[in-house]
Amino acid sequence: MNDTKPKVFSGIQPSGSKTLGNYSGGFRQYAQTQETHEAFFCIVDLHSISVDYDPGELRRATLDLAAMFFATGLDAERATVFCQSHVTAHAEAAWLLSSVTSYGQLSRMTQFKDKSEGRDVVSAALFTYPVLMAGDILLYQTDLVPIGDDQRQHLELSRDIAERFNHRFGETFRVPEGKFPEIGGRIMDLQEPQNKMSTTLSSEQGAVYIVDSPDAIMKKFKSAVTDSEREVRYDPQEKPGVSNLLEIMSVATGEPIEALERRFENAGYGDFKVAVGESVVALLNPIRERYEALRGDERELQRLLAVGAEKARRASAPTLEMMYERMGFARSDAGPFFGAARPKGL
Ligand code: ATP
Ligand code: LTN
Repeated sequence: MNDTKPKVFSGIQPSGSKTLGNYSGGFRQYAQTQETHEAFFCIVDLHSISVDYDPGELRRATLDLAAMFFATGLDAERATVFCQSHVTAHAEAAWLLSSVTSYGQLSRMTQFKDKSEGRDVVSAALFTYPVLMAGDILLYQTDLVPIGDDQRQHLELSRDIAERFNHRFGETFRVPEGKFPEIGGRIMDLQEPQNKMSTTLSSEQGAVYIVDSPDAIMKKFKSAVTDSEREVRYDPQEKPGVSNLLEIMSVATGEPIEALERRFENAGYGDFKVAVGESVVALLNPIRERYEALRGDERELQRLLAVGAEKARRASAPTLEMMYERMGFARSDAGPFFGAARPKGL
């Protein structure tokens, strides 16, 4: 591993089937950064228990996601791909960091408000979720966090937590920067284009799943909500449905939005929607095929995750130890990571 490269970290939840939104804001950015950075990508299974879930489903979704990471271009040799619960430092860091996080800050998180609305039982885990996320990032002395727009507020909180800890206990963490896609940072639901396309909140017709068949993808795009005025023009305020389709096609083909506007200037919505659907099929088909091949070999996926966990344990141990020390815990020689090397420069 090359210590001089900047570090990148991101996480994604093993809950439900991953969407085109996750591809755009997540997977697509991950594969790009593994070349230039020391890269850590985490299946954040501890986050998934913050809402109601099925244990059998969690196990399946964890392996689904491992296969998806590799199918979208991550390389187990170059990047560290691992499962959060395999590295106990994450749960420990979350507890330690919760002492420098205020109740007021957590109460202002919009994702907490959205996800708790209308539920009978709101878990404490849903409330403290952003502290666990801050620990994920800070444990690796991360420079860059590639994420979608919906995670901006959580990233800002992670930065605040790092600064508060550094101020209170001495320089310990690097303060990370977010990396958001210029186009496709917030893909919207095809049926309700005022809401984001979501793994947990979207309807079956509103979300395009990375593993959807070509037929299913075409059906979803043909029935996507547009608006009454027949004009293919990018204007997210006035024309959320059409603008979302333009962003999606730009992500799928790599073409700028203005070029697409010109191409479809005189086209009807019907032809435009078919073209968007076809571009998404062309993007997702090879990923789905690779995914299916990889998902068939569970032992290999487990093996790759074990390799990733070992690398992640080594990489996170020095920072966790430093946190305990700086916070005044009396560490013993017998502690699991006692004497672990400090990261360079700290
Ligand atoms: P939920 O929809 O239930 O909140 P999620 O899909 O946001 O779940 P994850 O699967 O952990 O949660 O998200 C992984 C990554 O995908 C994150 O970086 C997130 O910002 C990004 N992402 C999620 N939805 C979208 C979207 N509609 N457009 C762009 N990026 C997205
Ligand atoms: N909260 C994120 C998932 C997540 C994450 C992270 C992203 C957990 N830990 C660390 C980036 C870095 C979400 O809901 N999408």
